[in-house]
Amino acid sequence: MNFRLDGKVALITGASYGIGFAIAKSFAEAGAEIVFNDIKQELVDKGIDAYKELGINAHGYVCDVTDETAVTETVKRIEEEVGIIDILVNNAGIIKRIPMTDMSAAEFRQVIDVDLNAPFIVSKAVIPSMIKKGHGKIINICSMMSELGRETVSAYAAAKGGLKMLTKNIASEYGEYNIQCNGIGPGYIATPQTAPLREKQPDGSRHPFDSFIISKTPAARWGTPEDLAGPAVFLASEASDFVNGHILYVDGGILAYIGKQPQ
Ligand code: NAP
Ligand code: GCO
Repeated sequence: MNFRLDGKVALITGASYGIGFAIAKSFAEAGAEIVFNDIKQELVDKGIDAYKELGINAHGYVCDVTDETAVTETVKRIEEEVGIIDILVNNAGIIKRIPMTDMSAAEFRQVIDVDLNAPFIVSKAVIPSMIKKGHGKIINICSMMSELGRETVSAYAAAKGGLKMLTKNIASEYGEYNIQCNGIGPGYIATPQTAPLREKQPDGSRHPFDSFIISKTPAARWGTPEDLAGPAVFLASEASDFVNGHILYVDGGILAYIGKQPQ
């Protein structure tokens, strides 16, 4: 079975840091050529330096994944400068934690734009060359909120629920071209995106949400971006060529667990 990615070009969106960076690092360790983007040049530069510190010569591009013209042009540049994209990870994402009745339609649309419309835009840009090449892997970074709701994350849950179904539809529409499209559904992972949920209280105690997640996770810990590396390499490799339309939850068991009973 081939878990290696040698000779493959992998584009991971929004991978200057966080989950995207950890996935890109694991792909590089498996032999892939790494390409990533971010919105700001300074973050792309920081990302390139961070990859270089690990001995990874990553190719960084400034591109807003919600801008279809920019995405099309950037994918064309990547194909000319690096090569046809064999593996796409739609990782870039945002969240706005606002009670729904307080959220403006513009704020709702912004989350949908990055977390759902952008994976559509970037996938649409890379699929034609994958078809010509005769293979491709698309991995969409979904969420617990692809399955569950909670207060204040209506836009994010709607987007990630939609991303689950977009994953299944890409799998259905392009599976005959040897393109596999799957999702990874991380649990609660310690990154800048969840930092507000883990902030220590003034008295030094855990944030209530931090304690809540620990009680809802059989593994009794937050995940780390590195926990996603192995599942991502599996879904990017030939070892998963007959896995298609699947959302692989990497959540320490949250979705299987009703939660710790009161002591
Ligand atoms: P993060 O730390 O907030 O990083 C998100 C990355 O996406 C940043 O590099 C950000 O760049 C980039 N980005 C945002 N909007 C973009 C745009 N329009 N164009 C290009 N890049 C853009 O998030 P994370 O925790 O690593 O999460 C990565 C993915 O995993 C997201 O899709 C998130 O929804 C998902 N996820 C996270 C968790 C978790 O617990 N952390 C769990 C499940 C799923 P800037 O810094 O320039 O904004
Ligand atoms: C939140 C968190 C979650 C995580 C992740 C869980 O506010 O509930 O940010 O949404 O980011 O998506 O899988």
